[in-house]
Amino acid sequence: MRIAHLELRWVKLPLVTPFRTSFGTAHDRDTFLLRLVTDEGFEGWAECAAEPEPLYSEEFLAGAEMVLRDHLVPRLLALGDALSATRVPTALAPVKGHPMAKHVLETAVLDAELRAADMSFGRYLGAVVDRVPAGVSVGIMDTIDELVSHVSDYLAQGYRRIKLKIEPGWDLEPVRVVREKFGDDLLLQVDANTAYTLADAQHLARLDPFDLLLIEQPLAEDDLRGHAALAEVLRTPVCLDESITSARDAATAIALGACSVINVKPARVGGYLEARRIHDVAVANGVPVWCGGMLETGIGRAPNVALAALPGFVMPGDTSASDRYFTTDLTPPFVLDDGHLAVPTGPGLGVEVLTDVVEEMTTATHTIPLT
Ligand code: OSB
Ligand code: MG
Repeated sequence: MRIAHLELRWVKLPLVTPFRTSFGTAHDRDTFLLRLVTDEGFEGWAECAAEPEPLYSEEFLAGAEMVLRDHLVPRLLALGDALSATRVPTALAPVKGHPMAKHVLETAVLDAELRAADMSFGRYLGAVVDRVPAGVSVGIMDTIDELVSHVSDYLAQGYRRIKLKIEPGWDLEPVRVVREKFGDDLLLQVDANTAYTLADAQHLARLDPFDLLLIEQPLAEDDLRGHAALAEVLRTPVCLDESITSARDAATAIALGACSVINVKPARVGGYLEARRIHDVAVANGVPVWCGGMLETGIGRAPNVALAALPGFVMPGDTSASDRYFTTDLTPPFVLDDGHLAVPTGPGLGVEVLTDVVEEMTTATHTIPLT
């Protein structure tokens, strides 16, 4: 297989509710899609998970476009007819970092390859179930009342697990109120996106009585030792997101006692092949994993839902229904059925890309030169 055409589609979709985290507020899903066409006429689509600003991680959209065009795509083109998804990581390995840029390219190649082979992502990755329980990530709100009303809505829709974004000043109280209001059976967890330091250990220990499933990424992403020390103090299990960018990181973090749960986000780790390796490392160590998200459209969510169907994904993920994010999605909407999302079964991503909606949401199209 060989790349015959490659283009970046910049898209902007308004979010139904602004999404506030400890690092910023998003009003739109602002990103680019990669559309690849092979010499045999198969299409591959993928969505870049990076954000406009380097606040979640050091990657950002404009940088991802540049590294793709100038450093990653030329290395794939050098493979010529030998291009296949499993060769992508090695071909791109000389370029340090940039997992989200690598992820979007590898995913587009894998989508085209799977469409040509008439195989779904789920089948390829090793899905063992045909539906996955859906959780929802709830942003920081202006008031506790507003938070309670959102959580109440999500639970009425059937979400199986609630994740509250926290930061200093928005932690104990929202957790206490949500736990008291919705009861002990609610699966509840929190995500700090690196907003604390080890000096906050005693403060974070005050979350222990609320029986959270986990606390996600309380400390800086490069602070594995701090997370290990914190895990000694907390009864709440520590889960890592930002810190884990490879299967090696996962093995290291587990060995150090820095986490007892892992949020697997394919984009953060460079793609689905590495994401599956993290799953395998975690399963081998008895560590539960769940699938994270980056407010993806259906194009990015479809393969995440497929990944979440692997056997080690034993906790509900941040794979929510389309209407949690957008009024109109770029694929037929993902909908909750009894609190679950169906694993797509069609070839590749397994869902149709609604090209007229993509067209409508496109703000710019950049063709990547192939010479
Ligand atoms: O830390 O998991 C995170 C969104 C953007 C950046 C980081 C994170 C998130 C989410 C949203 O929590 C998850 C989703 O619903 O896609
Ligand atoms: Mg997170």
